[in-house]
Amino acid sequence: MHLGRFPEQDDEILCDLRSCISEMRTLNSETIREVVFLGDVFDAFIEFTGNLPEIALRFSTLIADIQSIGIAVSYHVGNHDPWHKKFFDKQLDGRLYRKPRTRRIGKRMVYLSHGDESETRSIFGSLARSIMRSDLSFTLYTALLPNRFGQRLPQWVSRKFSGLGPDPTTIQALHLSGLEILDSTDVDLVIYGHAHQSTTDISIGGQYVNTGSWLLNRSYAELTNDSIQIKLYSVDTH
Ligand SMILES: [Mn+2]
Repeated sequence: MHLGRFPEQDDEILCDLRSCISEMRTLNSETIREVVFLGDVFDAFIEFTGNLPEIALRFSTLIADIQSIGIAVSYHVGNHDPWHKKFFDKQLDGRLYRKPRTRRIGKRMVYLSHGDESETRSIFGSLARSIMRSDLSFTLYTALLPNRFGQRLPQWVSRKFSGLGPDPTTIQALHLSGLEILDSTDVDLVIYGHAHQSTTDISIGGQYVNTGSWLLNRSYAELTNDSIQIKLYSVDTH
């Protein structure tokens, strides 16, 4: 969703998500068991204890509303929103994931991750990523920088250096990583985000799916016990 990247769109992004879930509940005879966020929920998120940005509180309200109708919510962090302390971890009852996770869903072993870790990087890029995501840097950053500046710096960096349009190199790196996991492990289904372009591919080892981008075109994946479908939510369908 990259909430906060285009603040004027945030309302619609969250409102459409709410409508999408509520329409699925009306149309399907089966209940929705869980909503899984695959990262980059926020465009630039750093948690300063006791001082959450307004958009984080709005997302938190949405989570609470989804949970209140009996649907579980989980959140795998992305490269734009890895810096969490306790807030969402607590609200999600431990379902905030900082690393890829394999779990059984229905008949299949499913590997879930934002997917950015599988992008090919230079040695410098890999080093920078591990330094930036270490607990020590996070602690120092939030301890040394004043709140407002500390929250604005990553916003500025994100807007200046990170494009949202699908990048062929990223799309391909994630696709290859998905197929490699399917071929080399007992995983039956790999689901990533990050590429901002939805896709699916079936190999001997199983199926790879990229959910695409809710921000750019409201694409998402619907997973049942037997199948997975990439869908586009459209406000004009009802
Ligand atoms: Mn990303």
